[in-house]
Formats: sequence, C-alpha cells, structure tokens
Amino acid sequence: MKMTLRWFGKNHDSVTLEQIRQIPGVTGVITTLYDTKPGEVWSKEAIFNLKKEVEDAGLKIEGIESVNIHDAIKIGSPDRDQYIDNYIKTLENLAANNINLVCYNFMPVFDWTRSDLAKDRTDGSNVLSYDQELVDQIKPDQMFEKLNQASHGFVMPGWEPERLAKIKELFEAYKDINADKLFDNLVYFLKRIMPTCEKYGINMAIHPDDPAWPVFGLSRIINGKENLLKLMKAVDSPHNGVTFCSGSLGSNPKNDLVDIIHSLKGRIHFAHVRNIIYLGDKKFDEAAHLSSDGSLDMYAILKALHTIGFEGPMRPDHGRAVWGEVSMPGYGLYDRAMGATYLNGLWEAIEKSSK
Ligand code: DNO
Repeated sequence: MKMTLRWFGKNHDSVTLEQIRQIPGVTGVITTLYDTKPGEVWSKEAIFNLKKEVEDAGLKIEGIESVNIHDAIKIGSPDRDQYIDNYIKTLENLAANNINLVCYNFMPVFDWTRSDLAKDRTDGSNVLSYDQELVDQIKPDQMFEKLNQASHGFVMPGWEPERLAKIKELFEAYKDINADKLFDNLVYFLKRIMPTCEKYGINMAIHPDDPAWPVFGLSRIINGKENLLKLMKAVDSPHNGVTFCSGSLGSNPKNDLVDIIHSLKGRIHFAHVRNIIYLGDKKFDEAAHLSSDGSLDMYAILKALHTIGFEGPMRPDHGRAVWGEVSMPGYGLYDRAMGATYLNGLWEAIEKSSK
C-alpha cells in the first residue's frame, strides 16, 4: 500500500506539496490537470510539467483523479467515439509519463452530492453531510448555487460553475438514460479503451456513486457489490478495476464493505478511506477517520484490503474542517494528515501482526 494525499494543483488547493511532504509516511499525491475540461486531450508536455512539479517537491504522482468522462460518452450520443479517441490519447500521454492509474466516475450530471458542506459538530469542527429530505426540497440548480456559495471560493470537482449554465440541457440529455443504457455506455467505453490500457499497463479505477442511490432522479449504476461484479465481468480484464471508496459505498448501510473488498480481489486499484456516521435513512455526516468517531470499522476495512493483497495507492478521504483551517470543503490539510497517520498506523499493525 502506498499512502497518498489528493492534491488539486497549486492554483486550486490551499495545501502545498511542501506540506504534504512532511506528513509521515505520505510518499505520493493523487492529482489531476484541473484546468482541462472533460473530452479534451491532455498533452504530454502538460502532464510532464505537473509530474516535474510533484517530483521536485520530493513526491510522486501515484495516480490521476480524475480523467473525467465527457457527457457524450455517458449518454452514448453519436459523437461519443471522438471523445473516446481523445480519452485514449490522454491515456497514451499519461503512459508516456509513466502514470498508470486513472480514477474516474460514471455519474450522470453530478459527481458526489452533499446537502451541507460545513455542518457543525459538537467538537467544534465542521463536516460535509447528506440528508435526503433536504435534497428533496431543492432543485438541481439551487443545489449548484448552494454548494458553490459554501465552497470558500474553491471550484469543487464535479461542481464547476460552467456546468450550472448547462444544467437544464444536461437533464434533458439524460432523460432517456436509464440504468441499463448507462451501464451499456460504460461497457462500450471500457471495451474501446481496454486495448490501450493493456498495451501500457494502465489501471482504470471506477469511483462508486456517492451517495450510493439515485439523486434527482438520475440513474446510479456503481453503488453495491452486485453491479460492481457485473461490471468486472462485462469487461473482464484486470485493467478494468475499482476505486474502493468506503464513504461512498458505505453511505448505504446495507453494503457489507468487507465482503465487497473480498469479492473484488485483484480489481481494487485505489482506495479512498473515510468514516461516516449514520443518522437515519439516507442521512449521514462525515466523521474523523478514527473508527470510534463514526459508524465504519476502519480496522476491518484495512484488514480486508491487506488480506486481498492490495498494493495500490490509498488516500485519506474527506476530513473535518478543524483548527480554523479554510480549504476546499473536505480537503484541508490537518484532518487528512491525521487520517493518513492513523491509517498508516493501522496498516503497520496489521502488517506486523500478520507475519
Ligand atoms: C469526492 C471524490 C469524487 C471523485 C470522483 C472520481 O470528493 O471522491 O469527486 O474524485 O467521483 O471521478
């Protein structure tokens, strides 16, 4: 396992590479070319420059989160092949720079969704939270505005303001895309890119839907064991893999995370580890990483990853906002650094006691 931190690039993150370098046991970052739009080809030079910047700071790029998928591919519109061709060129350019892990998602219109980006906790920190009742009371465009107002001026991935202008158009374009069609479009995309992934040894790692149920009536297809395994089978290559995200899959208490990890042996290429507190049906708060701070058992999750021989990058996921830090919601330095240290400690204990 390689412990990493997500870093959005120097113009988009309150956290610096120099700070990340000082977290014990964090050897790499997970990053992206934040200024590119879905569907664009990432140039070799731009990737090289990003890589150099990270390496000059004494770290390594362990993977990309995300190379986002153009809506034409998710919708399956006639022009999708041109965007898949561009995606393939981006994969080739990443491979030319020795980057071989790509996290992506296949959620229509939105990426992750929360009803509150700064819910106060009794310990004085604040966290991201989700309450279906609140989400049911607002329209998607209001949601966009609400989240962007609460983002402390940072552009959050998946909630780029330019998407707001297109939101009606997007909902219209997805109106006939039921779960089966969305799944078929995902399989079509993966089948087309797999030869490139196999040629260069690139691991694709789909991120589960967050939360793990349909939001605003949009289909969600990657939210539990059954559909994850269906996808693994439909494109049965080790390069078609998964980002195991405890917070996303764990948002549904019916998902048995340990069982899901065991069932995906050999196909988990990346792990996002965070804790949440169940508050009711489709209602949860995010929490500190520590098991006892939330509802998930971090020891059991890491033990399962260790048991299946997981060797990829792991990152602490969203943290609480603590000690007065102002950052992109969920992505401050302090709580994620504590999370990384805690997860590294668990991993060390698991590793030593398994010998
Ligand atoms: C939320 C993240 C997601 C994730 C994408 C992957 O904080 O986990 O935005 O990066 O879904 O494409």
